[in-house]
Amino acid sequence: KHIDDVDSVDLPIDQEGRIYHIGLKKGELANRILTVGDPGRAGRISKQLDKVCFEFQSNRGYYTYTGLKNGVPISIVATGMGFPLVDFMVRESAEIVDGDMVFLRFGTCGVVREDIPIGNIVISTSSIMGRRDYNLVERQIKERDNSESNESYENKWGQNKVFPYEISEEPILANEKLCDLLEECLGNNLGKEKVSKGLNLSADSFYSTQGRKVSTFFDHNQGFVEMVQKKFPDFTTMEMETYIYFHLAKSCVKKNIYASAACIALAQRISGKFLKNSIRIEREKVGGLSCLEALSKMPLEKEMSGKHCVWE
Ligand code: R1P
Ligand code: URA
Repeated sequence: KHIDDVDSVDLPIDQEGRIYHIGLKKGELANRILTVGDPGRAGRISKQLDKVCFEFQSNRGYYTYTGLKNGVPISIVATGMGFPLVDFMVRESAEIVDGDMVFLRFGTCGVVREDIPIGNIVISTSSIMGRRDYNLVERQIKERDNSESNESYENKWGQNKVFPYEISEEPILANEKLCDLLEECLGNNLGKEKVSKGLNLSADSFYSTQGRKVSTFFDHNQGFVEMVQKKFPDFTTMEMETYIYFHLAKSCVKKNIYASAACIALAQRISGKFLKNSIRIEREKVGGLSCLEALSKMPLEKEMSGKHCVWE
C-alpha cells in the first residue's frame, strides 16, 4: 500500500491513521513485538502463533504479522537490515501503539569467541555500536593519495594502526527481565548447552566494520576484532541492529520501551565456519517459539485493547 496524502511533515500519518514507512495504523500492531531482519524468518515464525489475525507488507519492505500466543497479542515484524530501517520501525511503532512496548530482536550474527559453536543462540546482554569514522577514512585516503606509493602508506598504517572506526565508549544494557525469560524458554526448548550470552557489537557494515578482510576497498580493519576485544573482554557477537533498539528504548521519553535481543551464531569468526541453511531454519523455529513465549510472559503495565485492535 502506498501512502500519499499526509497532513504533517513531522509525523507523516495519512487520513486513515497509517504511518508512512511501516504502513500501519493504531490497533494493527501489538505492544509486544518480535523483530527479525529476514522476511522469510518472520513468515516462518508467524506459523508458531496460535492465531494470525493480521498480515501486512508495506511498500517500504516491512512485513508485519499480528496474532496471539498463549492468549497474548504479539506482532512479528521483519525490518530488513541495518540501523536506518530499525530506526524507522521503532519510532513509527511508538507513534501508533498506546502504552508500554517491548521489542525482542531475533537475528543472526558472527561470533568472536572460540567456545561458542555455530548454531548456538546467543543472548545479547548488552550492546555497543561500531561504525566507520568517515572523517578519518577520508583523511587516510588523502594521505594515501599524497604518499609516494600505496604500499608505503599501508606500511605506515600497519605501524600506527589508527583504525578508522568509531566504537561506543560504554555498552547499553538489555532489559534483564526479558533476557532471563528468554534464557529460560531457550534452555527448555533448545537445551542449555546451546544457549550463550555476551556483549554484542552492532556494526554499520557486514564487511569493513566487522573486520572482514576484503581487499576491494580501503578498510584498514586488520586486527579490528582484537582491538574491540581488548577494550571489551565480554565481546561475543557482531550483527547490525541490536544497539539501535537498546539506544531507542533508553531515549524514548513518552513511554516505557523494553528491549532485548538474541541471535543465531551463523558465522564462527575464529574457525571460519558458517552454519548450514537447514540448521539455521531449525534454529529459527525453536528460537522463534522461545522468543514468542518469552514475550508473552513479559509483565507490561499498560497495553492496548478495544474493538479497533485486530486481535479482539
Ligand atoms: C547480515 O547478514 C544481516 O544478518 C543479521 C545482521 O544483523 C544483518 O541484518 O541479522 P538478521 O539475520 O536479523 O538480518
Ligand atoms: N550477520 C552479521 O551481521 N554478521 C555475521 O557475521 C553473520 C550474520
